[in-house]
Amino acid sequence: MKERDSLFRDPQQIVDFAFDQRVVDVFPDMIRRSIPGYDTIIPVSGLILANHLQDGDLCYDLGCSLGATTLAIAQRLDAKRCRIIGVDNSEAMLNKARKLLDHPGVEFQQGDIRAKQLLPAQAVAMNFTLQFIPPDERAALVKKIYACLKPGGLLLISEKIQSAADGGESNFESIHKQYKLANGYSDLEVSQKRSALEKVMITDSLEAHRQRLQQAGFTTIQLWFRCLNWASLLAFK
Ligand code: GEK
Repeated sequence: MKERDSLFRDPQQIVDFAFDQRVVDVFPDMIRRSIPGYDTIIPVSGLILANHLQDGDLCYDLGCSLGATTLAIAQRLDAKRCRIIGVDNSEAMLNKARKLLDHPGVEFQQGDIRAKQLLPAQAVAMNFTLQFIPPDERAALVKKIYACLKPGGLLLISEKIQSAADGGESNFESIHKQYKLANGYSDLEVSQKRSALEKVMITDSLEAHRQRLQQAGFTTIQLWFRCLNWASLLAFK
């Protein structure tokens, strides 16, 4: 059974958010109640990425947490035999991921995705992870992903994005807050979690994402999902 997230329920001294054991215990509940569209993005990511893979191909899931995207890809491979490597730097996350997911072709590796050497791959998933990388290190990481992809390779990247002040997006943050309240979080929980994330989760605009991907060399960039201030992009080499 999924444990309910009440980490920020009681008034507390706020420290920077970390993917530790307490977060791992409530993670599936936390992420679903916080990210609009998560239950669509993950299975459809699996479909899109599995579709892009052929027998023998390698696919990375960077910042895999408990392996939700890793599993979604594996489940859509049918008879294709591919290798899927989920990478995360949280030992607590990977300990649980390994218990939850025992699937042929799937392996989990602990490491910092900024430092990790990536093998030639046909596809890379990076769902809600780049936003936790310090902004000045993002371009280098995206370039490294581009370099590891084979010609025609695909990067699928999902992120929270900064709403544009114009174009009718100015109220997305407030609707997102209402989304969390509607999912049972209190005002205090929302504001304490926001403070904990303030220095560790920094968002970019959709335009900044597109520019970074283009500068890394990706030729075709498609927005395939958008819900309020959450988006997912496909970038093809
Ligand atoms: C999902 N993709 O379920 N190196 C490796 N991992 C990192 C790093 C880093 N430098 N920084 C953060 N992480 C998943 C959800 S969660 C998103 C991804 C969220 C890891 C961190 O340990 C965590 O597991 C993950 O990135 C981000 O679709 O919780 O909002």
